[in-house]
Amino acid sequence: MGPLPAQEFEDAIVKVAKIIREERDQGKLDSTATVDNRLVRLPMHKRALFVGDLHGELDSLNEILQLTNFTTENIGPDDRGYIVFLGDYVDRGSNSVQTLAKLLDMKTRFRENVILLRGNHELADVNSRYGFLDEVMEKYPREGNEIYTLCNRLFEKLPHAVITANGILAVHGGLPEKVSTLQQIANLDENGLEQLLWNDPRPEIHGFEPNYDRDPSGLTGIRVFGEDVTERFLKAVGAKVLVRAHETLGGTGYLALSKDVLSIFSARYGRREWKRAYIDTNLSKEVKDTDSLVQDIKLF
Ligand SMILES: [Mn+2]
Repeated sequence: MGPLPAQEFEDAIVKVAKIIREERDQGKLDSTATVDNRLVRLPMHKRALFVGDLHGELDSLNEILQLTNFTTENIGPDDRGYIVFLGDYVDRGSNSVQTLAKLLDMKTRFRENVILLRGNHELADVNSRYGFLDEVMEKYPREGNEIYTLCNRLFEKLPHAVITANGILAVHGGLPEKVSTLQQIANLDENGLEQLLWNDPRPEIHGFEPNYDRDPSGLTGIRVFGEDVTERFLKAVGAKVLVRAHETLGGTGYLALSKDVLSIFSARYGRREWKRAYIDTNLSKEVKDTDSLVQDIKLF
């Protein structure tokens, strides 16, 4: 599939930005899922899929859609359930433009079912450097600047997190410092957002430490956080498991780091031997710990 004509792509970006703004203004995604600024709350019941980083891999996205029948036309909205994308749609892979276009098309067709969380690559200072800007300019030599600007304006509107009634908290990266309520997750300041999009869980440490793997200088706000941080936060908000993406996991697709942190990754960086993963669960299920969700991991 080649890239959409520029005008169609621009229209799709603007349309989805409008849908996301409406969802926030109306405070709801559908009759049972609510939207509190940048936090989406999902109810009990219904199927829910969680998808990790895609990084411009249209093939990985299409395989997930095929395996899950998510975009099959003749299923009702309740059976379709929710699909929660954990961010990092663009950069690295060679089809960021088409991957994003496909996600926008899905959000337009199934707006009550599709949730697009923000990843750290949905930040302009990242996607200007890791491939997306170059790809947009190559595929749209005339309209590229405008399209790129529209994309980042859309990215700024994306929600930060999903919390489900059965105790799953889903974000791209991890927990930020100085945050102890869902209300704060819904309304993060710049530093809080940076940490939510970039931080990594390291169950063996205590509290927060500089994230030297991602930031050797130690000068940015990016952190690693310990099991005590996760335990305290999940308990405070009544959740059981943090589901997040953001790390390649050495090509294993998923990793349960502890009893309450589960990482998934859905891209393969062109390496055929890498496993990719998504979660196909049901929100009526009791979630006690990561084992409850590892059962619902699908590797592909
Ligand atoms: Mn990431």
